[in-house]
Amino acid sequence: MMKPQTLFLLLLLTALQLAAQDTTFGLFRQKEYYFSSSFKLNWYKAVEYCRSRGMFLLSVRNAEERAAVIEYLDSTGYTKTHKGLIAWISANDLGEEGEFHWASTGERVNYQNWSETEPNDYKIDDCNGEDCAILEYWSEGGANYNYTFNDRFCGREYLFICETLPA
Ligand SMILES: *[C@@H]1O[C@H](CO)[C@@H](O)[C@H](O)[C@H]1NC(C)=O
Ligand SMILES: *[C@@H]1O[C@H](CO)[C@@H](O)[C@H](O)[C@H]1NC(C)=O
Ligand SMILES: [Ca+2]
Ligand SMILES: [Ca+2]
Repeated sequence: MMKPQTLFLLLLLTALQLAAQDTTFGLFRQKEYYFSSSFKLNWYKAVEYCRSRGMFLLSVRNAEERAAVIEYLDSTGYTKTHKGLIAWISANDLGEEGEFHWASTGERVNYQNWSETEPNDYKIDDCNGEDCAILEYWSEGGANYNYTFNDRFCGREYLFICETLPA
């Protein structure tokens, strides 16, 4: 028979463990987002704009982060009034062609969620290919434009998404 004190300690430990798990989940959900639903900037200016708000241009490093940002974008109602959504995210291969990294975290893009046949580094002219990524959604696009990535010309102006990164 377990002593009441032991039982109490066990319960306390379990409660503490659950609390710790909840905190992690809460912190993740507390990641704040900002969607520039009404004005467009080129990729470089989008990076600067996010920093000026104490935020970073979006990174989408796994399925959970993808789900969280989709949930946020849904909450803005934007896709209810628009057939699609295109917004800059921080993935880019400016440093080395074909090697995509998140400008926000410096990490390599390991979570591959590209639209079909992307990234294609489409040549704008003799000097410029596509080195910056957008998140794209198209209501009639099925699985292919379902908040997937696509490289675009960094100088073009698009909407963009900023995020806070947990410390
Ligand atoms: C994008 O990620 C989601 C969730 O991880 C996955 O279901 C989907 O198949 C991925 N799409 C592409 C094009 O990689
Ligand atoms: C698009 O992604 C969402 C979220 O991952 C998923 O629930 C939905 O089934 C996907 N739609 C298509 C057409 O693949
Ligand atoms: Ca490129
Ligand atoms: Ca492309």
